[in-house]
Amino acid sequence: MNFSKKNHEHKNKNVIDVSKKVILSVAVIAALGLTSCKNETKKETETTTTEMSKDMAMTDLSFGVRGNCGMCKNTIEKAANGVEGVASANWDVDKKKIDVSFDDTKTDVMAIHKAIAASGYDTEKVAGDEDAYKNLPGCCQYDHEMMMNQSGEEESDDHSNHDH
Ligand SMILES: [Cu+2]
Repeated sequence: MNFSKKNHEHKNKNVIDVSKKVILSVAVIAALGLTSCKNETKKETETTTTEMSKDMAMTDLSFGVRGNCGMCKNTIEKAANGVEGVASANWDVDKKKIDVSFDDTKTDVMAIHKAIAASGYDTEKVAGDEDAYKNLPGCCQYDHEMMMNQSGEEESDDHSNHDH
């Protein structure tokens, strides 16, 4: 009786040991799971932070681009936005100037000049592609002598009064 009780106790102990082990492994697995989840969350946070710092590293620049009208604006901005890394492009029809915001780890300002020039428009640094220029709608075939990158509207008013 005594012996069998002992045996029984021993069995129980074994069962307890086993369940302890099971609980322990479950805990370990859970902990691992939590850790990996944490890691994932951390990674996501890091990615977000990187993206945010990329936003912070955006370069804002303006340069002159010739053009006439709203259709020119569409073409110029589309060309600039087509460059990978360009976040925004806004061409000013009065000032003949584009404001661009881009990620300088992905592109540089010359790539934007070239893309705009390829669409047919003169920039301060790159002459517009002639074939593309010829294919522009008539109203968009701007004057190649046109002043660009004008700082104020007064200048552009002066210019239109003089009319070359
Ligand atoms: Cu136009």
